[in-house]
Amino acid sequence: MLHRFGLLATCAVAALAFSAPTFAQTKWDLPSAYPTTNLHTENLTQFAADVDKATAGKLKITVHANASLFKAPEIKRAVQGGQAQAGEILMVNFENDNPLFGLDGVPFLATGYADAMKLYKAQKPALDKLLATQNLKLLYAVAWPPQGIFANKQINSGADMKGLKWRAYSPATAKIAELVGAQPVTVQQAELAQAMATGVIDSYMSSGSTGYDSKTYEHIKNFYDTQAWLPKNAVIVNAAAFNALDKPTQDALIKAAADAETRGWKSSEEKTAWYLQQLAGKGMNIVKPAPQLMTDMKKVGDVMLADWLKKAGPDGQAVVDAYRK
Ligand code: PCA
Repeated sequence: MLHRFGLLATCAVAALAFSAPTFAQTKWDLPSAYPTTNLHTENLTQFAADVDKATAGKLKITVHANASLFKAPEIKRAVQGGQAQAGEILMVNFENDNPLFGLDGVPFLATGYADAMKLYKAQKPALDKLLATQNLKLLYAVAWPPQGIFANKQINSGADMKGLKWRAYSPATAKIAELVGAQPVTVQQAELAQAMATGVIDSYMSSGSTGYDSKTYEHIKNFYDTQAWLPKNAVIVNAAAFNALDKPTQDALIKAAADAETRGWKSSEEKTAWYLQQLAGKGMNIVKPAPQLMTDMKKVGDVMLADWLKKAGPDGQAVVDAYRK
């Protein structure tokens, strides 16, 4: 009898222990398209850990790196549709959705970190508004390091780019190919190493970060450091999923996102030189572009900005004006 009572008491204590934290735990999936050691992914992982800590485990965000859950171009729609509650997107990938997403992909509009931040601030009110119409909310955005040209061929002018087998990651990088007479093939970073290995492409524009992550030095000799633009990754959340959180959890999420944004921009800028050193250490030539190449690429940028303004209309013009003020 006594024994049986003891067992019952133990069960009751055990049941209590299991139900003691009576809060509902929310679990979110957050797909991203870049490897775990990438600067954006490391920042995201820290962000998820910060949210966990600040909410005492109430909101658990699982980061699915390397396009393992959704491929880069699918992430935005997955978050809109609620297949994932949050996600990291490369905004310029969605320029055909709305031109506003493509503004930070226009060559030579904003070329350093200070200008890229200024452009982001000019873009942000319009972005917030646009995302709200798509059942999305922006948590934070971080710039990639400045974009240069990877090529085996010696490139001293725009004319030298003719005929390159050019990897594009966005509508704008495909447009550059079109303007210089290269052959664009759209390949996201997760498939970039394979595209180089199989000879599908022999050149592309991106950051030292992606050159390093994709081991471009195993296939391509030169990096022309044009510093042409700094595209941004944005971490977005499904608005309904966000609204379903209680207020303290929402506040904790927003605070962690603000911290991630500050931390991310800092680490992106700090690592820029480090990435180029790594590429040089692996035998790549890091080249200061010839004046003719810069002149020709700036002309490409002018054409693309004019195109962009035509597509984006008065709302777009207002954003560019706010940036240039
Ligand atoms: N890396 C990404 C986008 C911009 C960048 O620097 C890529 O090449 O896919």
